[in-house]
Amino acid sequence: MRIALLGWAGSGKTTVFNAVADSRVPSTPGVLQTEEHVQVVKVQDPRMVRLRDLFKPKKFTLAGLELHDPPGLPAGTEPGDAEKRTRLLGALRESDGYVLVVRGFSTDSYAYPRPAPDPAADVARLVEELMVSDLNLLQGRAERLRENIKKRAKSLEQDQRELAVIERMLPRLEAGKGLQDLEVSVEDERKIRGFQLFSRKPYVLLVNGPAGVPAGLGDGLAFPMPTRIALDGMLAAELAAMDPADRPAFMAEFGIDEPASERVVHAVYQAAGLRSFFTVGEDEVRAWTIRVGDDAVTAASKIHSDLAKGFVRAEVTPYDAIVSAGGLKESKAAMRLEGKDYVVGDGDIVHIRSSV
Ligand SMILES: Nc1nc2c(ncn2[C@@H]2O[C@H](COP(=O)(O)OP(=O)(O)OP(=O)(O)O)[C@@H](O)[C@H]2O)c(=O)[nH]1
Ligand SMILES: [Mg+2]
Repeated sequence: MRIALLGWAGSGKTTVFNAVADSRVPSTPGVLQTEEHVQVVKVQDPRMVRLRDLFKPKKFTLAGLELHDPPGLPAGTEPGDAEKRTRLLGALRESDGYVLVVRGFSTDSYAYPRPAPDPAADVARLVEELMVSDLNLLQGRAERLRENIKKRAKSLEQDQRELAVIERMLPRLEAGKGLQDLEVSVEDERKIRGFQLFSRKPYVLLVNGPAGVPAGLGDGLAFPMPTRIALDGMLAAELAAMDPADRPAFMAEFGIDEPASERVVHAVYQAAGLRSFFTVGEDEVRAWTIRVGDDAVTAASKIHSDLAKGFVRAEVTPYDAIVSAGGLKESKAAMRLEGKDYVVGDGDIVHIRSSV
């Protein structure tokens, strides 16, 4: 899973990145960020700790989210700003989901076009930017397809199908509605996925600053963002930079009950409908990330493409059964053999039988 922080320049993305990824990327006042920062954030899970205690494996591997911290979008109205926004957004399309970071603090160390924070205005304008970006992309593609169809290119049938899908999406975007709940066939979904549309991806709305999420923030937007969190990025980054031994006292002093990494990862899991399944053994205990509704073959493909190709059956044991029985052999009675279409559950312990 690739997740990008997305927001206006100076909204505190790098500060949040440092807090969440436990990293120390400097954010130098007055110096514009040009490079993208990337780090894998481990997905902490108490169930994994239990499994490690049980199996005492040689290797222990938590799931990870790949977190990207790109330069912020310039909010200005100069033509150069618009170009830069287009370029930056283009590079961001490939993410599987986003954390929209909006500024909920004031500081003198960054020259904002508008010094006072206004999270509602920032979110609204961001969403508008993303909608327009999708609209432009689809309009451009539709135009190309119409030309091809007129010329009766070799790919005529394909082109007509693709245009039909786009023509279902365009009126929605033009009416200011996102595409998250647009229902399409599996085949069309594959086509749509290729477009990497912003308005069909999951979002966490994160207000960066000392106050909470303002009431009603994110309501009535073109695409719904039900997962909203507030994070004091500055404080959280300070905590992440500390010696682990000093953290509990700091957390107690400032009333922080969960590290930023866990809060944000949890929110991303919720917004994107992510689940974990586990593989266990003496060699390795490992967690893997899938989406709600993913089947056993998709789960197998996360482990290795060969396992998916040669898929025969999945041996599935619920986490609770293994833990209460005290091991894999001991919980044999609870193990089920499942086929390709089995929808993998959160916490399933899976072993793939494969012919390859
Ligand atoms: N008071 C306060 N200041 C913050 C907070 N988060 C960030 N800042 C300050 O805001 C300024 C910009 O923070 P960055 O984290 O660099 O923001 P950014 O979104 O990465 O900026 P760009 O990469 O240039 O878009 C810095 O001076 C930070 O110290 C916060 O939660 N509270
Ligand atoms: Mg930055």
